Amino acid sequence: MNDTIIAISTPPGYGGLGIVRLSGRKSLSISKRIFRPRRKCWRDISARTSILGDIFDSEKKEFIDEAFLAYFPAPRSYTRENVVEISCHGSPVILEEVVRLGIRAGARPAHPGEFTLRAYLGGRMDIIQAEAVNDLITAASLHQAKISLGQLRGGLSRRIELLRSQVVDLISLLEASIEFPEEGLGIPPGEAASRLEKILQAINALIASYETGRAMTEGLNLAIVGRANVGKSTLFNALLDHERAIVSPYPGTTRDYLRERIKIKGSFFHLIDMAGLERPSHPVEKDGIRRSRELASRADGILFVLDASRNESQADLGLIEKFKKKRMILVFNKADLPGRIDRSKCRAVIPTSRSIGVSALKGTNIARLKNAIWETFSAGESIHEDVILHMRQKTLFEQVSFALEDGLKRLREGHPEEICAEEVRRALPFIGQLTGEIRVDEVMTNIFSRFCVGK
Ligand SMILES: Nc1nc2c(ncn2[C@@H]2O[C@H](COP(=O)(O)OP(=O)(O)OP(=O)(O)O)[C@@H](O)[C@H]2O)c(=O)[nH]1
Ligand SMILES: [Mg+2]
Repeated sequence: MNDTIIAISTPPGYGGLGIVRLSGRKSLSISKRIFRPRRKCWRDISARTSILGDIFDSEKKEFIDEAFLAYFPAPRSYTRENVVEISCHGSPVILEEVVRLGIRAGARPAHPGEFTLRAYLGGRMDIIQAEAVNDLITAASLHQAKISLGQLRGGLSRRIELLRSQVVDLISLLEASIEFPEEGLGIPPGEAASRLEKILQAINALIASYETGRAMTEGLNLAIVGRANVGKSTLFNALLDHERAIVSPYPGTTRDYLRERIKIKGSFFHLIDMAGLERPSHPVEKDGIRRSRELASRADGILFVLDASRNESQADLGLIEKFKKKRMILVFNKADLPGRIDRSKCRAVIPTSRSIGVSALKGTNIARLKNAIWETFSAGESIHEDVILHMRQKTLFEQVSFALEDGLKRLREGHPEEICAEEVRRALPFIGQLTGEIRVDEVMTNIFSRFCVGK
C-alpha cells in the first residue's frame, strides 16, 4: 500500500488515446520526473483539471509524446490515494515507454485490479461494489451494465446493510426477551417468526435472481427435447437464424449433439440440439439417445418439441412427464400443417408450463418463442438492480438463509429465545463476508485477479 503503482489503463492495441495511471503517495513527484508542462508550471496545477505537456526521457534527453495530465489528490480519487492520469496517443510503444519511465522514477507495475483493490482497502467501496466495477466493464449487454452500475452505486450493498440491521435488531429483541422477560422489552415468538419470514423472503428472491444473473453472464443451457422427426433441428436452426444442424425427413437424423449460443435481449442461452428420444433403430443412435437423456437432465431448461400435425402418442406424454420437474416450454411445431394434436391433453401433463405453436420451417412465431424463452428461463424485464451475478454472493446468501431458517424452525418448535438467537446470529459472519467487511484473503485474490491490469 505504500508503493506507488503504475499501469496502462486503456485496452491493449492501437487507439486514439491511451491512458497511463498512477496511484500512491508519490504519484505527483514521479510524474514530475517524466512530464513537462507546457504553459503552466507545476505550482499552478489544480486538482482534477488537465494540463498540456510532454513526456520526457530525462536520461536520453528526448521527448516521447505530447500528453495531458490530470491530478486527483487524495482522498477525492478513485483509490482514495493521490492519482495521476496521463493521456497520451494510443500507441502501445509509447504507453509502454511511459510506464517504463514511471518505474524508473520510482513506481512499481500494478497487479490486475490493484487500483480497485486500493479503492476497497481505502474504504471507498465494499467488495460487492468492487465486483460490480469489473461486471460493468465486462458487461455483455446494456441491461447487465445497468444492473452492474446500480450495484456499483451501492444498491445491493444498501440492501445487505438493511438485512444486517434487521438481523441485528431481531437478535437484540430475542436476547432482551431472555434478560428482561417481565419488562416487555423482548418480542413475542410469533412476531419474531413473522419478521424472520419476511427477511427470508427477500433473501430467497435474491438467491433466485442468480439464475437470471447467470443467464446474463454465462448463459443457461436449454435442451431441445422431443421424439425423432418432430423438427428439433429445424427449430434449432430457426432460433439460431442459420442452417447449423442437418435436417431431413428421415427420423434419426441427429445423433451427436450440437450446442450453440444465442442472445435474447441481453441474456445468453446455449441451445442444445440432440437425438430424438425414441427407441433406437441403429446402434449409433443408441449412444446418441443415451447422451441426449443425460444432457436433458442436466440442462437448466427444456424446449419440448411436439409435432402438432400428428396425434399425440403415449410416448410423447410419457416423455413430458419424465422431465416434469424441469422448467419447460411446450413447443407445438409444424403449425403450418393441419393440426391433429390435442394440445390441452399435452398441457395437462405439465399445467404450469407455457406452450406455444410455431412453424420452425416457415419461421412463424419464432420471435414470440424467443420472448417466451427469455421470460421463462431468465427473469424477464421485472428485474432491476438486485440480480446476483456471482456464485460467491449466491453461496453466502444461501448460508445466511440456512442460518435464519434454522432460527425460524427453533422458534416454531417452541425452543427458548436464546437458542433461536444463537442460530440467527450464525448469519452475521456471512453477511460480513458478502460486503467484504470480513475479509477472506483467498476470496479477495480470486476476485481481483479477474480484473484487467490498470483497473
Ligand atoms: N411442415 C413442416 N415441416 C417441418 C417443420 N419443422 C420441421 N419440419 C420437417 O420435419 C422433418 C424433420 O425435421 P428435423 O428438424 O430433422 O427433425 P428432428 O426432430 O431434428 O429429427 P431427428 O434429428 O431425426 O430426431 C423435416 O422434413 C423437416 O423439414 C415445420 O414447422 N413444418
Ligand atoms: Mg435433428
